Amino acid sequence: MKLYWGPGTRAFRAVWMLEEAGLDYERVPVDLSAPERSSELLAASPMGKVPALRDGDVRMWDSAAICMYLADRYAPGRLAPARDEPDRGLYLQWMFFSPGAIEPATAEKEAGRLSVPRVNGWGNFEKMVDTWERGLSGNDWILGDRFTAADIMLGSSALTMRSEGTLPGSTVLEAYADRCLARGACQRALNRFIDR
Ligand SMILES: N[C@@H](CCC(=O)N[C@@H](CS)C(=O)NCC(=O)O)C(=O)O
Repeated sequence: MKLYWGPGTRAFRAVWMLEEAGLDYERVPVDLSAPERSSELLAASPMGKVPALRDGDVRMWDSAAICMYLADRYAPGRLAPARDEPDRGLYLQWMFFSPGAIEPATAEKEAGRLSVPRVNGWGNFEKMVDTWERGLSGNDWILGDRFTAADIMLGSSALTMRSEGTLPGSTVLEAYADRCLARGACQRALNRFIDR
């Protein structure tokens, strides 16, 4: 398995996921500051972005899709509820909350643009944070006491927002970020992420 990655990117999610699943993988560093993307990267990732994953004949280039794929294929019932488990629906719901709501709402707020909450799928920043906090509702993880790939997506968003200073003064989300950091796989991913 080959993972194309760059430091300080959404590729962290894939690295964390691979570490949680205990998989062997080769890391291929990508210099995102270079003016051109290599033909090898473009073959793995048509938009020239990271993360991108090659697993045999499987080729993927989106962090949420990669996390879902790895959880279903290599850690079913552990990092992803099985298809017939009642938690599967809620899991899928939260798997897409980072790209669907957290990222656009945060980008919009940072850009200082006016929101059109009824038209935009992400509502606005305040509504997104409130929904996220209520989703955790006093639990350690988004599905309660069970850690899944959805927490890799949400937790990586919380850690990125904290490092970029965009995490609101939320004790719930700060504590969530701290719980993520306390995981061995998250720590290993952070170390591998900076150690080329
Ligand atoms: N939806 C994609 C977005 C990937 C993405 O935008 N990656 C950024 C780094 S976080 C990138 O590769 N940017 C370089 C570029 O666009 O040239 C995902 O979640 O994987």
